[in-house]
Amino acid sequence: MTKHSSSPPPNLPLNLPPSPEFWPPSPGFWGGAWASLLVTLPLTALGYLAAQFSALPFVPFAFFDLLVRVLPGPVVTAGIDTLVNAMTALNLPLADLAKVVEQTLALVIFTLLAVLAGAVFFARQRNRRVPWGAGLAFGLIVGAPLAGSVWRITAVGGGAPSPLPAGAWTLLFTLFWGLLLTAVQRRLTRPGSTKTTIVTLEAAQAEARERREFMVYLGGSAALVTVIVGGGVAAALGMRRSPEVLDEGTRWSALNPLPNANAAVQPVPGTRAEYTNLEQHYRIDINLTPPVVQEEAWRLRVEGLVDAPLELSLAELRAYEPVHQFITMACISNPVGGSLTSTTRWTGVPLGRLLAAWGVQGSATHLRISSADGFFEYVALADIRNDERIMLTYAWDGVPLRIRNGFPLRIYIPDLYGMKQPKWIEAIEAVDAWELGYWVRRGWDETARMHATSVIDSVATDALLTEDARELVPIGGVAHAGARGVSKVEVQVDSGEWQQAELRQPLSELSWVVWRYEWPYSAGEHTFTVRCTDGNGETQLTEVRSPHPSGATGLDRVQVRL
Ligand SMILES: Nc1nc2c(c(=O)[nH]1)N[C@H]1C(S)=C(S)[C@@H](COP(=O)(O)O)O[C@H]1N2
Ligand SMILES: [Mo]
Repeated sequence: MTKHSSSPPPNLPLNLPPSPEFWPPSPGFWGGAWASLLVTLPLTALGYLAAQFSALPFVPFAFFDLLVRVLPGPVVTAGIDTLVNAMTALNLPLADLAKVVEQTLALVIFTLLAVLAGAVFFARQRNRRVPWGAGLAFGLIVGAPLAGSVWRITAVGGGAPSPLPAGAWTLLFTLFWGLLLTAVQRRLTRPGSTKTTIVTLEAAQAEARERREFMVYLGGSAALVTVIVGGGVAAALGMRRSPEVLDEGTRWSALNPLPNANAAVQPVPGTRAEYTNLEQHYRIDINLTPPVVQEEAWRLRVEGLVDAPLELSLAELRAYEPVHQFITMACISNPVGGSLTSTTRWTGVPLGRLLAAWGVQGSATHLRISSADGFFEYVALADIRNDERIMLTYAWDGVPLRIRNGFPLRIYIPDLYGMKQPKWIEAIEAVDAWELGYWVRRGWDETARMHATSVIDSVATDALLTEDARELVPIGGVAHAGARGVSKVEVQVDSGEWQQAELRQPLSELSWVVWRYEWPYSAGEHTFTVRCTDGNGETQLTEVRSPHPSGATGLDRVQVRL
């Protein structure tokens, strides 16, 4: 049989000229995204380095700080909730890591936006070489609002970077970024229209290869700069250890026993420290990097409805007879059983004692307390006059406030969550009307009174006790009810009867109480639940509520296999 076919056999040498080819297309959206990533990462690392060694702002952080302030309350609240929930679910220590996670988030958001901007830029310039002028203009379009926001945030933020150089630096940063992006785009694009210039296959292939090699080179250098600069910064910071306080001196706790040192009831091993080390004190505020206030230049401004506005230096505030109080502070975002609560010894001057000297007028009803970071709150004068415990605080544990905890001055208001208590205070204005404070405007509780809450820190199976031939498991933790005190803590094992725990004498009526309960051991899997009653006889709320808007409620519970 013979096979007839009209098409030639496959390997017949036809000797045709190579088929016409065009230059490979210039990068579009995805190429732009990739190029922008490779340009943004090393530039950001360099920016970080610059910020570490100068008073210039780190642009991604400044941008994030602005977002936190201008985004609608529900958006920010949802963000905080997600962060706290995710960290709790992942078992990450909130008090230690919250800021680091926020900073990472700030970097990710900033990088994503830069990548998006680069992608759009490339996509719009598809198949033609971007003129240098267009690159500059693009840098300007992206940079102007960014510089504006950095300018604004440093303007309200007071402290270290001054607005003008900060804004100028940001603009320079983005202009340079625009030019670098342009350089990459030009390198990856042939002059003339790539759609119509016909070239040989070899030329097109060579061009494609060269571009690939360039991208590999770019990626390598980007990674190198990012890693070396990142590593360099880490090393430099390790050596420099950014100062938390300028000249600390000796801490009170290093020289003195705690007031309840001889209390009979001892904490169960594994219970959180009754007196928090300053390094471990939780920190929550609206800043990725805290405002740095210079003591020499700082003055507390007293203004508004006073006989004459005045200014007070820190030395002048310290000259008043100091008051010391052991205080447990807590954040309203703290989940039940969470670590956003700490205890230390606060030193300051009762605000009520200052009012007369300040000549606060009879028409004034409130003080508006405002901070270096733009944070503010209102406090009723009636409360200040009735409660000597409300105080302007300048020292913790006998040494000046740490920068992150509000140096040089913060307020203390008993029974309220931290969101009502400004750090880094700059001005106090006497006013005749109450208004919503910073977080209240953003949808959080107007009063923010601390809930009674109790926590199981430890089921100490490795510290068993024996009593009358019975084995006892010590169980312990803390309980706190603002300034109302804790009158009772009870523990429930599985679904048994509530059993009363022993209470250790607290550091003060404003501090948490350490409790312990010795449970007769029985093998198996058990659930332990704790509840407390405050000094007014009110039992802790059992209803499970999330922190927003008025603080978490519900009972802390742990499951243990014994
Ligand atoms: N100026 C200023 N003060 C502030 C805040 C802030 O963001 N800015 N946050 C408040 C909140 S929400 C809490 S919980 C406490 C935390 O104080 P700490 O970080 O010293 O523990 O500070 C309060 N004071
Ligand atoms: Mo808070």
